[in-house]
Amino acid sequence: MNANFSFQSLATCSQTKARAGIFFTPHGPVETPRFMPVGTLANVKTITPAQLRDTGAQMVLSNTYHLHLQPGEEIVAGGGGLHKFMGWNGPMLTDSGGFQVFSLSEMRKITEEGVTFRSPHDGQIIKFTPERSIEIQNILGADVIMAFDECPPYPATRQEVEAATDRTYRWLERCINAHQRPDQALFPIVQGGVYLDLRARAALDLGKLDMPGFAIGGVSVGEPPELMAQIVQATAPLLPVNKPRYLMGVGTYREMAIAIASGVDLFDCVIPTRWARHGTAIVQGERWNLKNAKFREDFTPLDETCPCYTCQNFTRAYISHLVRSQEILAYTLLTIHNITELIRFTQKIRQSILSDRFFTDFGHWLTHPEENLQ
Ligand code: PRF
Ligand code: ZN
Repeated sequence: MNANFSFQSLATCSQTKARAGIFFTPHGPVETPRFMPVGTLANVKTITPAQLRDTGAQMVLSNTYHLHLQPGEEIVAGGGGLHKFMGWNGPMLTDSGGFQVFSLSEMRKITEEGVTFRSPHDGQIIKFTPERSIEIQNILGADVIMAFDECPPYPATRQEVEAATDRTYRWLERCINAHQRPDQALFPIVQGGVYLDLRARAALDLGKLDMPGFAIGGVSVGEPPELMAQIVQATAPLLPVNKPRYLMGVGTYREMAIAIASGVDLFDCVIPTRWARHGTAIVQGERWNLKNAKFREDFTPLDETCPCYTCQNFTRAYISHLVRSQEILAYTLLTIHNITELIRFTQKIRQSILSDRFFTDFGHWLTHPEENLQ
């Protein structure tokens, strides 16, 4: 039991496993289900914390791997910890680093002890172990910190995935022993690849531990979408019902709708922020390239139903002009809109669960995947 954190369920859907709740953290509540924007290097690229707040963002994610390399956790601590350093007083979460080492650095090597890799900045050899990851996350000071896990690639043999899943459990025990701060919630991560029995075993094993929340990792790593849906459906319902569930690295409409129907509460994804920096808007589930000629003289907002600052004040023609001119403001305006859009999607789902209309209003995302472009 950790008195600093609790999860309150407010409503459950009568036709699916969807639930609406509140996850309480030392920096405020997170209304679930909810999308969490990514702020890798202690900022959400191109926008200020005030702009971020106005998107409806509650919890924001940052990365141990990136912050350790630059500026280093001691600098963040010197600046008063992650919240104060970056000027975000709301809930924060840091990922543990292993997944980023594997996707971003060269010459990485994994052993039972941990992961060694070369710093992309200066070539220096760096070692992340479960203990080190937790130590760094304790120093950074996010509200939620993630266990150091091994995410097997896709495809991988059952043997490889089983070894990674078992190692992730052993690493979790080391993380729990290393964790020092009761004002931070440590979330274990379910691995198990596409092997549903390994997933089930991992979820049940982790669920026996009294942790303040749980994550599902190892999806969205290149497997076909149907498999991802099966994995989430086979995993999420086995995790403790009275704790928040976080699906890592997932954030398209359809994937979120399916996961919410299985009882997932939290999501993160770089798509809205990354696409914004490529001049792409997410509008009601579609992706729009603002460079397209059809927007040049279109003097309507991106989405007239959207309450965001961008849609309230600017036209498609103006944003198209900024994107074509590579003006930095283009990326700020698109980031504000895209984050607002994804958060709004999860907020609408939340409202629908509260009035038990989730299946009626969002069932089409679950049953007609071909209609969903994003
Ligand atoms: N583990 C960790 N972070 C992650 C993942 C994971 O499996 C994923 C998988 N989609 C995204 N981020 N620690
Ligand atoms: Zn908007």
